[in-house]
Amino acid sequence: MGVLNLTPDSFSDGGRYDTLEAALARFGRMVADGADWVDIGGESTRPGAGPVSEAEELRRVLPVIEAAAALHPQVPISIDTTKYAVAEAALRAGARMVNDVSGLRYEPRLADLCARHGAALVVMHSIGTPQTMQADPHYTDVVADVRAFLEAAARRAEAAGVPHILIDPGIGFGKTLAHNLELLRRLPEIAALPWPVLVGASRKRLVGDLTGRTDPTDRLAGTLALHYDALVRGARMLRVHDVKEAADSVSVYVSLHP
Ligand code: HH2
Repeated sequence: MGVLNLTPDSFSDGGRYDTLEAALARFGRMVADGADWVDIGGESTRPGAGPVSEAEELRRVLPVIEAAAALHPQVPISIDTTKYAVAEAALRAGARMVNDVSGLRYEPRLADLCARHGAALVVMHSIGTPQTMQADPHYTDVVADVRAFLEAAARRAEAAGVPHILIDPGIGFGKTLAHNLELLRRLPEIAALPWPVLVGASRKRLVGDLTGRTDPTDRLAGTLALHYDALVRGARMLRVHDVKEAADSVSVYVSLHP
């Protein structure tokens, strides 16, 4: 799943795709590079990011979703939002999945919305808000806590009638480096749940912590290693900024794990 951030302040690519032309060129590039999905977002969720109004988020994402859905009908669009009105408008404009980083905490009605539209739903684990999530996060057992949260959220989505559900441990969302590593090492415990697992570690701070790379765009090799390991441990979808390299890595994985 390729990432298309239509935000001025995303941590690794903020402001790069702020015209319709630039956004569509980026979308087309990711399609050519082998993306199976493109995840479009209009609100940064990096630690410390402030909220964006519904009107502003809609202004950022809707024209791109409409145009990209028409231009590339073979590559489904996911809308990365926690807001009902944004998700609804995006689904009407042609998006086929809602990626909810709050895991139905902010807006439980997203499950009914996806069910009505026959759309897929990603439930991701996070705590608090982007402003508060990194302030001393703690867990009894991070893997057991995240797994229980994901199971409950996915069951709620299932009960609402959502046809396809993915679960995501939410790397970097209310987690220390130790928490992130524990989740990745014990990913098979989460992958044992009956829904496919999505992992998104692309260019994130933990990659910087592990490699010493302070510039997020310098974290590609670290990201590839981490994502390959996540595949081996049961991940079934990767959320990435660098689609071409991720697709190559997935090809190698699929050949070795038929
Ligand atoms: N990570 C980010 C945003 N959305 N969605 C899912 N399901 N899983 C993730 O790990 C995830 C996500 C953060 O990355 P990015 O979009 O590159 O940055 P920003 O939030 O600053 O726009």
